[in-house]
Amino acid sequence: MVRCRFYSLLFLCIYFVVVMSMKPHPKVKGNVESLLKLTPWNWKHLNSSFKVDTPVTVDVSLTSHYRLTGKHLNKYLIKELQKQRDCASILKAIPNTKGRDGVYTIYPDMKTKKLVYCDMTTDGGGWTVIQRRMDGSVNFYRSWQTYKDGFGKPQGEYWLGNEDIHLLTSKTKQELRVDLQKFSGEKAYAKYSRFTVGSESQKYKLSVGGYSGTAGDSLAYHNGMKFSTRDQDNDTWKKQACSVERQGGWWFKSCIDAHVNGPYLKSAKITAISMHWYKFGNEVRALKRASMMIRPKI
Ligand SMILES: [Ca+2]
Repeated sequence: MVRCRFYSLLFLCIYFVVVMSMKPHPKVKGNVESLLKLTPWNWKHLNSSFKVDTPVTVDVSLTSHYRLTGKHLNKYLIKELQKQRDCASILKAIPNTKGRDGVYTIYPDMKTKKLVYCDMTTDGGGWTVIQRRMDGSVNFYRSWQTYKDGFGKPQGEYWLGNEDIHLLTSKTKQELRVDLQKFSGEKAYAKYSRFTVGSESQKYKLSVGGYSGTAGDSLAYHNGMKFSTRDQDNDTWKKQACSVERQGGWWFKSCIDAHVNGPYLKSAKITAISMHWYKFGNEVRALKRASMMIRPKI
């Protein structure tokens, strides 16, 4: 009897707390509605409801209802559910994503899901970001396996992963765009009309060319080089390992002209052990921001 009363009270108490305190979470509601803004139809939030399934384990369901109205609903939903290889495919399939930079889901091998940041604005959009540095929150001095798989967070700093970069650049011809920013605020970019990364058996060898832009061509020095990490020295410096010396994973030669995977410094210090792009100012001054992004060459 006492046991029964205890559970009844517990249930009432939990039910009260849950029902009285649970409203659509602002973040969930915001996310749903920002997705709906991309759609070509009209929508209206009808209601949100809560359901408590059992009093002891407390399974709570939160359901929100939206009413969608529009002409091309089925056609759009089919496109939305299709797997897209990269950000350019997403932009093509769903034109409303133009100008909406953010984190999207891609399938580089058309099977495995990967979250990436898509630049849907710069130079027409459709760019898949493969590298991004902005605040030093992610360590880029990593192992071969970590660079192979990728690391970091798509909404912040990350490396997409050598395997996926290889997949994306070997299927179709790609262009590369590198955006850089100094601590002074000055910006520059380097665009390459050719960018390919080989397979793991080729040590993710870099092939790059067709430079244009404002930053200067610092990748030319690295063209034809294999990728090196702290635990795998594939550079041309016989005595030592550039990756260990310069603390990052990169297509080192002997050793660098550009190294946007170098250590992130909090100020514009001049040192070769930093994230820098030599031709941008002809000095090894640490940069504030850097990103590398690719898209199929039209
Ligand atoms: Ca070496």
